[in-house]
Amino acid sequence: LFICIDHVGLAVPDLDEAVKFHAEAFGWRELHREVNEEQGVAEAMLGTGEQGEENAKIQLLAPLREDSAIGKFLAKNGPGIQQLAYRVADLDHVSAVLRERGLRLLYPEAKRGTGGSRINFVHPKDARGVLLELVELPKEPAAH
Ligand code: MC0
Repeated sequence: LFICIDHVGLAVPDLDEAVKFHAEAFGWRELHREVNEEQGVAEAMLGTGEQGEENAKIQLLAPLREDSAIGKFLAKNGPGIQQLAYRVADLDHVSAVLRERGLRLLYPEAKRGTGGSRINFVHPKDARGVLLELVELPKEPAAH
């Protein structure tokens, strides 16, 4: 059903500071940065290679607003792992299969994710305490 782990998302209070930390401490490189108003986040994708390779990435997620998903997560838990993202080839198909298996998806239809990807999430209560994102990469990666 899944291709690979696309990324692990970390909630961070300060995006620039977090990018610098993960680069200096662990050697991660910034591949891409964007603001997603709908999700209420400023995000940076970090990788060990070029985007598009099979290596899993790290996604740093800083809140644009206190009442966003990341704002609430930080207030409740502090910085740390907020999500695990599985890459899928066909999000609509995978969503239908998971719904049939009784898992709740957060959105009735896919929303827009990083770089023009299509995304949805399995509710953390239905994935044993893990917020599971499903990502279908765009056919043509967005310029960045
Ligand atoms: C909440 N819970 C979590 C969790 N967030 N468990 C694991 N991981 C998380 N991240 C648990 C709570 O502890 C609580 O358990 C229960 O789920 C319900 O929590 P809540 O406090 O009522 O829920 P809210 O209001 O904080 O909402 C949680 C929810 C929300 C997952 C629905 O965060 C959401 O809509 N997330 C999807 C969007 C998102 O995360 N966007 C930011 C990344 P107890 O036991 O206390 O009841 S954007 C992104 O990722 C994009 C750009 C991309 O990759 O392309």
